[in-house]
Amino acid sequence: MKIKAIIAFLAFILVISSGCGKTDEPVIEERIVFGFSQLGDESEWRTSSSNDIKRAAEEAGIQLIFDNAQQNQFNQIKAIRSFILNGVDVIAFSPIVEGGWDNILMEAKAAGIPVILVDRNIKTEEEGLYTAFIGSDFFWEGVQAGKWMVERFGYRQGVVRVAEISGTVNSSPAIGRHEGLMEVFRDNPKFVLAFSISGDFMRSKGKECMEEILKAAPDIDILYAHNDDMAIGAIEVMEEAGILPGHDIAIVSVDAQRSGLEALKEKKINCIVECSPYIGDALMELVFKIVNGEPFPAVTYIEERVFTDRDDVDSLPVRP
Ligand code: GYE
Repeated sequence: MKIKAIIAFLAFILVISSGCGKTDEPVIEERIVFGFSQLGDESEWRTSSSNDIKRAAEEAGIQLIFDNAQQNQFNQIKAIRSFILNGVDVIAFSPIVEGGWDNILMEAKAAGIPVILVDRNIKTEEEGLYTAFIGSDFFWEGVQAGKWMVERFGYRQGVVRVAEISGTVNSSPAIGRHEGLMEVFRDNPKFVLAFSISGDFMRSKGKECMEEILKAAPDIDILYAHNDDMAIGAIEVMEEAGILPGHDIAIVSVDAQRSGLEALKEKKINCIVECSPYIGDALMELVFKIVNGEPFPAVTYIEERVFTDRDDVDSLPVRP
């Protein structure tokens, strides 16, 4: 107490004395320094996410140190470590996979730097290794995809066969989107997951996966792609093989980025569960609250919608 009182008194003297006779000196406000580790640039969603975070930081007057880890967890850990060494005010990152973060988060904690998880979630051995999460509810997204399938194909007498092109192995969106679908299938046993393969959220790999599906499970009714990019890759392969996407094989994807919405308008994709990358403003608000010691939500889920090929085309969102 005593020491605090002395410091407060000295600070007061300093303020008073520095104020005397220097009224026209410019006041230099310290900007918040914010380190953000982006996981890569594998998809349209990711590009939108990076652009939105850069825009929002600039508009909020926050000094952003942005690092792109090029799809590599080790690079993300290196970036976070350099943010710690630079003594940034807040760290945030979009974790490529769920596991393997404990050590670096302990380093951040020891340095007293708050850490925000953006977009994807993680699993840690210990509790309390990060400060807040802001992103999507991937399990909910998987459930929405399943519900659409049941709504559209529930009338069928026989089995409904689904193939899945999932996202990056061990990433929280791939896990949640798969588990959400399985939850719906448990209550609707005529829906079977005939084939599942990872396309790493990339268009090129979506193509390769669709080639595999056509070899291993050509009689599927529905393709479920964990993002638009992989659905677009799969559509290319279907068209080359003389299959009408959205008709011969129904397609459900996630994200609702520009090319996905275009394909929905053309009825090549039948349903898209929205996943919004436009969380920059909410993220900056969180950064301000944490730095200023104001109350903040530990978990923020972004509200999302479901679009289908039966929606009025003019009601669909326009993406930058
Ligand atoms: O759906 C996909 C991206 O983590 C929510 O990652 C994100 C996912 C998104 O590559 O397109």
